[in-house]
Amino acid sequence: MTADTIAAIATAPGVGGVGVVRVSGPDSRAIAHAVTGRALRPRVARFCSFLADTGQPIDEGIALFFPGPRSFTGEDVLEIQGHGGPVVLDILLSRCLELGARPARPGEFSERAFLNGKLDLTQAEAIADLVESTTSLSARLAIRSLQGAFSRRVHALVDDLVRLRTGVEATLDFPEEDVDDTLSRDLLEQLIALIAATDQVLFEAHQGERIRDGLSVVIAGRPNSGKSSLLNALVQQDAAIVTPIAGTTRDLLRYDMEIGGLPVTVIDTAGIRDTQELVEQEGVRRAREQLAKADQILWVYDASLGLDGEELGGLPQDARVTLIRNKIDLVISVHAPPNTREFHEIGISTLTGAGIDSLRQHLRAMAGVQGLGEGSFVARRRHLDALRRGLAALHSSKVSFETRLGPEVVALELREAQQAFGEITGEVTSDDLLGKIFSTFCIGK
Ligand SMILES: Nc1nc2c(ncn2[C@@H]2O[C@H](COP(=O)(O)OP(=O)(O)O)[C@@H](O)[C@H]2O)c(=O)[nH]1
Ligand SMILES: [Mg+2]
Repeated sequence: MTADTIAAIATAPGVGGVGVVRVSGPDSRAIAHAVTGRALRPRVARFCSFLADTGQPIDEGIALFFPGPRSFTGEDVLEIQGHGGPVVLDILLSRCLELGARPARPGEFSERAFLNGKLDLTQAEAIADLVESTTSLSARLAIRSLQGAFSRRVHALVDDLVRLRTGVEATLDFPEEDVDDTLSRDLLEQLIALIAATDQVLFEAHQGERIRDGLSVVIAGRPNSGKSSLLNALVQQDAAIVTPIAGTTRDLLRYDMEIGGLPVTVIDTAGIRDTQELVEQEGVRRAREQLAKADQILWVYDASLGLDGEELGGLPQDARVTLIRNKIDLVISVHAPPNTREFHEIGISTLTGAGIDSLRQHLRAMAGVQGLGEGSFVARRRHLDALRRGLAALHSSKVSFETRLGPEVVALELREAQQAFGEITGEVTSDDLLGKIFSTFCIGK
C-alpha cells in the first residue's frame, strides 16, 4: 500500500451545485475526523459542518468515508461534498493538505486503483474515455470497457494462449520422435483458432478506437468548387463564408460534428491554386499541411467544369481520398462520366442537398464503424499496437510450427504474444507506460 495520502478537488473547476474534495491514503480517517469533528461510519453519508483548525465552519455538506480495500482506490478514501464554489473548495482542499495530505498528481487516484488491483489498465483508461466522450455512442462504448468488456476479450485470448503454451512446452520434454503427430496437429489447430480470435478482437478494437478518436475529414480542392458550401451542408449551419469570389477562404475552419455516433472533425481549407497573394499563399500552405494529416480527404470539384487530371497530383501518397463531384444541379446528364480513377466518387449538390446523405454514410463506412454490436468497447491506439504485435508473434509462431523449427522457437514466440497482450490490461507494464497513461488524466480522477 502507498505510504502517503493524496487530496484533490474531484469536480470540474468553476461554480456548481456541489463540489467534491477527494482524499485517499492512510491519513484519510484522521483527516475525516479532524474536518468533521466526529468519527464517520464507513460508507454512510453524514451531513455535517466542515471545520477549520480553529473550529470555525468552512462549509457544510456530506462527508463519506470508505475504508480500504472497499473503495475506489483500494485505500481509505474520504469524500467531502461541499458547495461547488472555487474558493470554498480551495479552502477545503487546503484544510486537507494542512492535515497531512499532499496534492494529487493527474490521474493519481486511478493509478492507485490500478496498482491496488481495483481496475485493470483498460478499465482505468475507460474512465478517462468516458468523461471525455464527445458522442453518446463513445460514452456507451467507454462504459462497456469500464465494466470489463474489452479486458474479458483480452483475457480470453490470454487463456487460450496459456493453454497452447503449456501444450507446446510439454513437447519440449520429449525427444522429437516421441511427439505424437496428432498432438502437434491439435496444437496447430489451436494456434490457427487463436489467430482468428485475435484478428476479430483487433477488428473490434479498431472500431472502438475510431469511435473514441473520431475521424478528421479535410475538404480540399480548387477555388470556387464549393468546399465551404460543403462544410455548411455537412454541419447544417452557415459556418463558412460562401461567395462566388475565388480565394474567399484563407484560414482553416474546423467544425466538430457527429455522424451516427462517430465524432467527426470537418476542416474547410483555402482552394488550392498558384497565387501571388501573400495571405492566400499562406492559406494554401496550411491546406496542404492538413491534407497530410487527414484521415479522409474530400476532394471537391465543379461538375460543370470537370476534374482536371493535374489537380490530384499534389495529394500525399496513400492518402484516403473521395472525389466529390459538386454542383451536379448544373449538369444536364444525370449520369456521371465513368470514373477511371482509383478513388471513390460521389455526386452532390450543396445547393439542392442531393447526395449529402450518401456522403455521410460513406464517411461512416470509411471509418469502418458499421454494425457495432452489444459487445463493442472503446480502445486506444496503444491497444491496437499491442494487439498487432501479439498477432505478428502468433503468425511467426505458426510459420515456425509449420516449418518444424522446433518447439523452443514456437514457445518463445508464443511468450512474446502473451507479453504483448499483457500490456493491454496492464499485467505487463513499465513505469514509463503507466506514467504516460495516467499523466494525461485530470487531477482528481
Ligand atoms: N449551382 C451550384 N452552385 C454552388 C454549389 N455549391 C457551391 N456553389 C456556388 O459556388 C460558389 C463558390 O462556393 P464556395 O463554397 O465559396 O466555394 P469554395 O471556394 O470551394 O469554398 C458560390 O457562389 C456558391 O454559391 C452547388 O451545388 N450548385
Ligand atoms: Mg471556401
